[in-house]
Amino acid sequence: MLEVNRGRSVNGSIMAEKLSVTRTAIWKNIKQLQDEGYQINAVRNLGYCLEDSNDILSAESIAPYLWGKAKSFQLDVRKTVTSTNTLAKEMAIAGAPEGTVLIATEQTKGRGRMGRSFYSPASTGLYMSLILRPKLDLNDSLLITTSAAVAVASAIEKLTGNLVQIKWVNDIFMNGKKVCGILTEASLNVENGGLEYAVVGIGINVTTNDFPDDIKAIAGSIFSKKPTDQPIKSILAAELLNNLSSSMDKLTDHSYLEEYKRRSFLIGKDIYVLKGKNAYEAIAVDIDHRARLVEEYPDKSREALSSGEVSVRQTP
Ligand code: BTX
Repeated sequence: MLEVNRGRSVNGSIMAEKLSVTRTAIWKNIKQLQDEGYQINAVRNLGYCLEDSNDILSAESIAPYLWGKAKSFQLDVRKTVTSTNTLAKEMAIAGAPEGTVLIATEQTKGRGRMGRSFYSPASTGLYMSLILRPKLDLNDSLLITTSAAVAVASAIEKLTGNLVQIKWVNDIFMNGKKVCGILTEASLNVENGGLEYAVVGIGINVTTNDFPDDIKAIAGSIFSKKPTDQPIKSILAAELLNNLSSSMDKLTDHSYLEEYKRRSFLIGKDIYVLKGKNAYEAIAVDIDHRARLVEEYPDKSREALSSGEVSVRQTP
């Protein structure tokens, strides 16, 4: 009730009546919410008012900003988890349907690709995993990550007004800093070669300022400080889900790849292609219809990468 009436007072007696509890019970619960950090003002004779700026994530705080198919997503919002991807995979194995979303305000074991970790401090980031059951071939699973990257980039751009770029395959950059990472994990159905499920994990630094020393130079946040007048994390979560729900429907028509290319900051750049312990010089020339990065080596031979790592070569 408080979320639906954000910024307006809700009368305690009306709440008590609607919920069939006493006014004392309402007061006790409000007190508990306040102790949890909710900014709720008690105004004499008017009731309780949830402040516009209150930015604690909950299914109720996100719901008002959802539209279309995303409205039917099942949101599970938790405080601290190990890794939303790890838990979402367990939920997918247990049968959770497409559109199940796990969101956390903190991760103690946030994961990146290839065993790397993703720094996920409390309250200043958004950590989310979406379960999909796409009718896709294993060969086409790259389309999920790249399409999610476009969905994320355009959500961040809409909220911040800043240009957001994508570094193939899964890193989102703003003002030259990595503000978000995407980790897609999928399970193969060995009988038909298709995907059993996929979990798209998205971690965004929203207002994180103090990064650990090892990532200080590369990591950044989408806001330098929290915008005060709106529940920015809830709006961002909803914007992501709105974009993801429409882009996941169009995975195989590849239409989003034009936007992916437009946002790619690798195309045209001198890069190193990292293979095992070796780094090979090349130029990134294109993203192909399967979202693979096409690079050209000094002998003019070309290769399309569907996984792996590249880095930009600094020209002196
Ligand atoms: P990645 O392997 O491409 O990037 C991980 C690397 O990025 C780290 O080795 C480190 O150098 C750097 N890094 C670590 N934390 C941060 C950070 N907060 N901001 C910027 N750079 C960082 C990227 O993997 C995929 C990350 C996905 C994270 C989401 S969060 C929700 C879901 N649950 C989960 O455990 N992972 C995903």
